[in-house]
Amino acid sequence: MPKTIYILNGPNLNLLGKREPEIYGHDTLADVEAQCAAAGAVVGLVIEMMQSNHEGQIVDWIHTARDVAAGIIINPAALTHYSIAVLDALNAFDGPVIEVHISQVHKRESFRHRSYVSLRADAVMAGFGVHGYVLATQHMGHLINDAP
Ligand code: CA2
Repeated sequence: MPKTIYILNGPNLNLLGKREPEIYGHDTLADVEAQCAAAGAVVGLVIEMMQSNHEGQIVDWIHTARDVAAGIIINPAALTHYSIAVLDALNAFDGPVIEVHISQVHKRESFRHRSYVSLRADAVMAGFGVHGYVLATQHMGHLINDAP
């Protein structure tokens, strides 16, 4: 029986592949969704990809995940750096959480170096481009299927 994982994306990531390709690449979020669906199928995971520009919507999806998702992959985008609400919601989720950043945030402005979400995340990816989502999906398969 395949397990569902949520892949949540925060503010402005709907513009992925449409602006700033020098930082975020040319793939759109739909491209990333297809890549993660393929990677998930290999490890018995069904992915549900969502994006919102609204903090409360992200919090609500994390709450829903408590009942329907075995794990969460999240690129909180700017919410990473200031949202205690997202951190609190993730702290109420029992399964594995992987934080993904497309860019290498530690090479960028100092305000991007702090992550509230990292206080909860079981693993953090940064600087792998959108391939980080695929790597996170593969690792999620390991955490859900193989971890003791
Ligand atoms: O590197 C990442 O994935 C980030 O989470 C992206 C966020 C940024 O605030 C974080 O510091 C690092 C920004 C997402 C905005 O996405 C866009 C994509 C294409 C064009 C414009 C914005």
